[in-house]
Amino acid sequence: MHRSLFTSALALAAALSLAGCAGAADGAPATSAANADAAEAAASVTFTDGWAKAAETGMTGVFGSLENTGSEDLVVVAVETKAAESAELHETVDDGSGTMTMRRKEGGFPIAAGDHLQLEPGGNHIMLLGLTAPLLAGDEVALTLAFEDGSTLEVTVPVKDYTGANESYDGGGHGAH
Ligand SMILES: [Cu+2]
Repeated sequence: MHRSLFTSALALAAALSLAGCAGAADGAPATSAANADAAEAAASVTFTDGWAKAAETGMTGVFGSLENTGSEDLVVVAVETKAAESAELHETVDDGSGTMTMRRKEGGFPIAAGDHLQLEPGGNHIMLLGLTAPLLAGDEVALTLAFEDGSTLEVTVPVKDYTGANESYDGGGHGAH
């Protein structure tokens, strides 16, 4: 039942997408149609006030506000960046003993139509693991957000010094600060 609802939603999204293309295709090269389809979820998302926490090595966090300005719910399912060996979508939870622990967010970050998701220290965030070079205040980090429908959004955020959140990590502690 759930799957068929989901499939229906996808079919509806595809139909809306086609309708949108028909209107936007006037005067545009024919090859842009495929790109327009692929950009469906990403085209509805704005990422504002983004920043990454300065770090010399190891791991760090990326924060900001993601807004879904579209009429369809969407899910951020992955992040890629050349700044780190890997990037994960993290949530921060109370592990039951009063210690805040961050871990991978199963299924990614859902953002309902018209809603927004705040990424902040001590809450949901993008985790960069295995920095390929020091991230110093004033640097910039380019990230690619991937959505459930396969579309992607390129964002660039500045690096800032920050001390405040000290969550431990399931996969091994912070400890560097
Ligand atoms: Cu994290």
